[in-house]
Amino acid sequence: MKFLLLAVMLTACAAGPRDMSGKMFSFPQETNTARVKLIAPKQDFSTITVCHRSITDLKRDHILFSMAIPSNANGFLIFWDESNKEVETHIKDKKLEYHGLDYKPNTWHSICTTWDSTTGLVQLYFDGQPLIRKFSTSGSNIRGSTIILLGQEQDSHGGGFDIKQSFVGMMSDVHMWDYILSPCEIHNYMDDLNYTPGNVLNWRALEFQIIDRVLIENKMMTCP
Ligand SMILES: [Ca+2]
Ligand SMILES: [Ca+2]
Repeated sequence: MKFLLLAVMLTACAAGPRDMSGKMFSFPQETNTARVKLIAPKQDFSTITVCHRSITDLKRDHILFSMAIPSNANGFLIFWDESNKEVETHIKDKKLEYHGLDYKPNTWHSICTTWDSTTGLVQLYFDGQPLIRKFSTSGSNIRGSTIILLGQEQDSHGGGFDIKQSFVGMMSDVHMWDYILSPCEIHNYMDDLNYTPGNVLNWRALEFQIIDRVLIENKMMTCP
């Protein structure tokens, strides 16, 4: 009987992509373990767009998106720096800072980040607003076994978590593309209109693994 249950659980885990439309991940507790590992079918990126929505009331640094490759723990990272009140992007360990953002607690925020290895430019969009384009790093791809995590910030490939950088709150609509979305498409994402879902990570067909206490819940909508 136990074996049968295990077999059923394994089958459930291997069930493949899940449609997360209208859902969110809840990270209800401050830990250095709770995380969602997102499975990407691709390991080599010359251009990237990542979008996500999140809500939190944390009054400290926290991670929003952590992608590591063997050569760079901060392969592609989106981070909130509380002491300087800045969103940071880290591309292959090169940090950029964006200030003057109205990162209110208890409010859903939509963030999209694009990076192009040819120009080295990063473009961040915060709640629909395009920010200053800045140079990060150019000339080589983000390549190698990628580990993408929500909830924990990697200081090594798949590990090195710090409880004081963990995410507590809710996250939804995580998408990743291996190309640069046009400002118009990003506008559509921000306003939750029709947009092309991610071809690397697609919230509507998401492959993931939950480790420790992370819940899948319905995103709160307006009443009918
Ligand atoms: Ca790190
Ligand atoms: Ca860290």
